[in-house]
Amino acid sequence: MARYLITGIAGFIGSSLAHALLDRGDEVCGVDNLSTGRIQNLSAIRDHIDFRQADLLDLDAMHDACAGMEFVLHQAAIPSVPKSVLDPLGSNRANVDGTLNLLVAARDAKVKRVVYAASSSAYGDTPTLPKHEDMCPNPISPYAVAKLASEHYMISFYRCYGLESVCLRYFNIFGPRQDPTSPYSGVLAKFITLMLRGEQPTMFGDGSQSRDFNYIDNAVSANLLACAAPAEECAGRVFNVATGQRVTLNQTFQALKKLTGYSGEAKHDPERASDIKHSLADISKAAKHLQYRPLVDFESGLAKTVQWYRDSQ
Ligand code: UD2
Repeated sequence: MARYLITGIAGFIGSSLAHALLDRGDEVCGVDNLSTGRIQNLSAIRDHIDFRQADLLDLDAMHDACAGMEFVLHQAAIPSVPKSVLDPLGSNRANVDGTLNLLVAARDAKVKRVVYAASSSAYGDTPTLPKHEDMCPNPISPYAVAKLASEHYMISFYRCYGLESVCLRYFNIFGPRQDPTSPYSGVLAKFITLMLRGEQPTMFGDGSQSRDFNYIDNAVSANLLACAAPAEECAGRVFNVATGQRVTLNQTFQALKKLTGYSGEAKHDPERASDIKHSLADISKAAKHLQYRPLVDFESGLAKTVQWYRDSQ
């Protein structure tokens, strides 16, 4: 049994990590400022975790939260490309200043390891596919810049202070509990909930853009592996967390029509500013050093996700 702090515990990924850790018998503490996280994501486990409503920018609260922790799973963020284009200062405060505060607190508390939710957006719109970790990052949106800057802070804290840090570059994670209600929500959460209600989703662009959509269980597994791996395999390093397969938005929409029973067509709006055209990961580095393997493929993950939203309507 180990002690874990999850930042952003009330979010989609943070709450999924909390459920998985409690299932294994680990001790879970969590912080969330509830800016994008939802307390109902914790309703089934609220009595089994030490939850603190706190902001990453509150250094005292971070010191308190990190005290006695072995692992920190840092998921808290304002996770949106378009939102960061509208509010780059807010994105930087939450995604960079917040991370730096947390790292200072984790270092002071002598936490063993911090695993960080990095983003595939760091690669930018490079034409080379698949994207591998040795490629030169080329972030476009303020969100991508912020996520990449925090990767560098993670690595810096390993080099300067010996705080073991592992950066997991998530490629478009989806699954149960992803919030569909914000204009900045991930595309699958939005499309599924709209289509189940018989409402028309909006595609930005012609739908030919592609993504390496990765089901939440795979991201949870990557975090657990990143905590268990020997330091010489992972500390101070960056790993893609994805499936190694990509689908276009048009293909995804057709698959969702079958799963949801929606028979209409999508509305088309202009492409989003700072949008990436194609995204596909090389996952061989995580396979080699973390023993990471996708446990759930895209089609099965999509079916499970549709079922979850159907059941929770
Ligand atoms: C980026 C990152 C992802 C993660 C995420 C956090 C890339 C390739 N991916 O996801 O790893 O960090 O940010 O937010 O950088 N779309 C529509 N209609 C909608 C909503 C979205 O057509 O209603 C399109 C959107 O223009 C994009 C695709 O769907 O082409 C995926 O958009 P998203 O917001 O779900 O995720 P994305 O790729 O910006």
